[in-house]
Amino acid sequence: MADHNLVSLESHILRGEALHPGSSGDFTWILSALSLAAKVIAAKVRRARIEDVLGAGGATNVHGETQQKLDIIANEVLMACLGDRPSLSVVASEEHEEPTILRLESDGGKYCVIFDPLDGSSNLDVCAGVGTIFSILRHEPGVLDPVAALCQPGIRQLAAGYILYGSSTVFVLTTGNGVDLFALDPSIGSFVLVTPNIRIPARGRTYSVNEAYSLTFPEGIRRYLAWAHGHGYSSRYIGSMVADVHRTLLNGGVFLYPPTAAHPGGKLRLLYEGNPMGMIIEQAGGRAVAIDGEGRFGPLLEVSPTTIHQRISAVLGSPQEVAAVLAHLPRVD
Ligand code: FDP
Repeated sequence: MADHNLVSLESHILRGEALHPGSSGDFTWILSALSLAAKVIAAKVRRARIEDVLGAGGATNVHGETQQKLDIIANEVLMACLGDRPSLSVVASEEHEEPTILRLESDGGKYCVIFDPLDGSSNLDVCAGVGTIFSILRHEPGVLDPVAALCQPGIRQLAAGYILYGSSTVFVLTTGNGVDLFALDPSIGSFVLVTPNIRIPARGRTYSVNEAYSLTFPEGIRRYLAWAHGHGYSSRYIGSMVADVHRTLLNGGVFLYPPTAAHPGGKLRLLYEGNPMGMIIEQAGGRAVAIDGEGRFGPLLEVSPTTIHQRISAVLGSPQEVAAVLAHLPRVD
């Protein structure tokens, strides 16, 4: 591709499909639904204050959190865009307790989509960046239970991505062959490729964690923070995972959500947040690990989920920065 070529998200996906002769195009069709949903949600986020859809919607989601009005709208938009894609079998939203079965395998259902419609929504009212996160899995043939179809380790993801509704709207996508970044050009209504094959810097002296909880972090994490304080590190934390991970991806550094007193098993949702973000970071040359309160750790993408709303503690980012965190955890033999 010549540098001056204009490549939209859709044409990029079609080009990828053309590399696989015999491809049915089903997968491309799902990604185009996500692109459409992203444009609709971006427009809603931009007009949120004008349309008065900020603030709590009243209901609580399955995690006991108050749903913001825009969370509910974003969820509906995604369901509406994905609902008619003929190859989709099951979709799971962070906002719904149970997965939605769209069609059976015998009726052509081949793929599952998992999404967090509006992550970081506590930032909505203050105009800070929020995002949509998604993960696409193959529906393994013969698996009838929708929860079993979704509970696959992150290494089995076919694609993952996020859309950050920030000062501009960006769509970051991996289909298992590197990570590409598209920006929404509002004047033409298209996501255009701006950075193909993003590589995360190997280092970056920035850590991103909610340090207010540090008294209840595992000792190893507290030791790491004390080490970082003495080694010229900066702290950056928006409290919106998409925005914090996006910065980490582009500038390097490390993002952590360790076990805390409030969330001893971790706060991040494995299927909705951990796995897709972990795949993106690893596809960009970074590292994603799951940790526990005792200092045990292992590859995040190899964790086998047992429930769809399972939570996890994770560390992800530049390979050398993740290694620096792990070096402070106690040895567990
Ligand atoms: P939110 O609750 O606003 O949706 O896991 C969800 C999440 O945001 C992440 O996006 C964010 O990184 C984290 O929670 C923030 O949690 P704390 O407020 O506990 O730091």
